[in-house]
Amino acid sequence: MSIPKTQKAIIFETNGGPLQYKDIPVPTPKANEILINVKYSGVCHTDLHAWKGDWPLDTKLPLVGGHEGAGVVVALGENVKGWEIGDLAGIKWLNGSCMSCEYCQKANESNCASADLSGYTHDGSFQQFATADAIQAARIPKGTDLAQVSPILCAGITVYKALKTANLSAGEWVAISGAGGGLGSLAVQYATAMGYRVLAIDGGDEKGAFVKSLGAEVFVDFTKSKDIVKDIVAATNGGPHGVINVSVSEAAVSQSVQYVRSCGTVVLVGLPAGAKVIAPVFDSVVKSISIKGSYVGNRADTAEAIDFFSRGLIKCPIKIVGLSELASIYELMEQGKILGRYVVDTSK
Ligand code: 8ID
Ligand code: ZN
Ligand code: ZN
Repeated sequence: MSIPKTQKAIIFETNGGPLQYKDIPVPTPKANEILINVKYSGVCHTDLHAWKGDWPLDTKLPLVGGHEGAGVVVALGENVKGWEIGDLAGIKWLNGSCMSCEYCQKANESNCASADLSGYTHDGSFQQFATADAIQAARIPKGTDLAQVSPILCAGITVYKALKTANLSAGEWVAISGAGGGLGSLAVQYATAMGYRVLAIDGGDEKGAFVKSLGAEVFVDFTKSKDIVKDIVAATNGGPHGVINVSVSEAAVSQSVQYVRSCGTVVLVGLPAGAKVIAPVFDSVVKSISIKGSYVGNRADTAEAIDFFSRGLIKCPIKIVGLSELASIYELMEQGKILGRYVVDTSK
C-alpha cells in the first residue's frame, strides 16, 4: 500500500472546542513505532472526558482522540522487531511506557509515570493512520473482524483486568454497575465466561433486556429501585462478592461499598469527574471489604482478553457509523443513551 501524505481525522484545538473533521498530515513513525492504517475505532467514554478536559490530567492540544483502533500495519520504524507489514494491530490507551521504572519492570506499565496515552498525550485512532509503540501495540490474529474486535482494545482489556482484580471464584456473584454501556456490556460477558453469576445495574427497560441477553441473571434498574442497596443484597442472598464500577456516577460507587458482601471487593474503574468514594470506616472494617482501583491492563491482559474474543466467548454489541459523525456519538453518550459501543469507520 502506498501511504498518502494527508488523511481524514477528527481533531480539536481546545478542550470542549469544535470537533473538526478535516485533512491532516499522516504521522511518521519514530524508530520504535509502527504506523497503523486504522480501519475502525471504538468510541470510549474516556474520549468524551478527554475532549471535555474534565480530568485532573492535561491532554495534548491540538488532539486527535481515540484509543480502540484496529487496523493494518503499513510501515515500521527502523528499530522495530517482531512486526511485519500487513499484520493486524491495535491502538490501545497505553501507547507506550519507559519499560525501565519499578512499575514497568513488574509489568504494571499503565502505572508508569511517563506512560504515553493514545487519544490523550499521543494522537489516537480517530484518524486513518496512527502511530503506536511496537512493544505495546496489540497483536490481533489474522482474519479477525476489525470492527468487532475494536472495543476489546480498551473496554475488553479493562473489564477483564478489573474482573481479575476482584479475585472471585466460579459461582460467586459479581455486580456490574453501568452494565449497559461500552465497558459494562463486555464486563457482563467476560464475567459469564469466567464462571461468575452476574447482577447488572443500569437504567431503563431497554438496557435491562439488553444486559439479560448478554448473560446477566438479574437486572436492577437504578432509575426505578426505591432502595438499591436492599434490592441488590436481597437478589444476591447477602450482597455480591465483587462489584465492577463502570458507571460514570459518584453515587453509584458509594452505593457499591454498602451492598458488597462481607469480605468482598469493590473495584473502581469508571472515572466520573471530581468524584470521591464515600466509605463508612466502621462498616468497611467490620465487613472487611477491599476497595481497589483498576486501570486498563498490561500486555498479558491484552493477549488474554483478545483470546476470549477470538474463541467466540465475547460478542461486541456495536453500531458502526462514519468517523465524521463522532460529535453525535458524544451527545448520545453524555445522555447515557448508548447500548453497548459505537464504532467509527475511518473511511467515512
Ligand atoms: O482503565 C480504566 N479504569 C478505564 C478504562 C476505560 C474507561 C476507565 N474508563 C472509564 C471511562 O472514562 C468512563 O468514566 O469508565 C467509564 C465508563 O466508560 P464507558 O463504558 O465507555 O461509558 P458508557 O458507554 O457511557 O457507559 C456508562 C454506563 O453507566 C450507566 C449509563 O446508563 C451507561 O450505560 N450509568 C450511569 I451514567 N449512572 C449509573 C448509575 N447510577 C449507571 N449505571 C448504574 N447506576
Ligand atoms: Zn477507553
Ligand atoms: Zn515505566
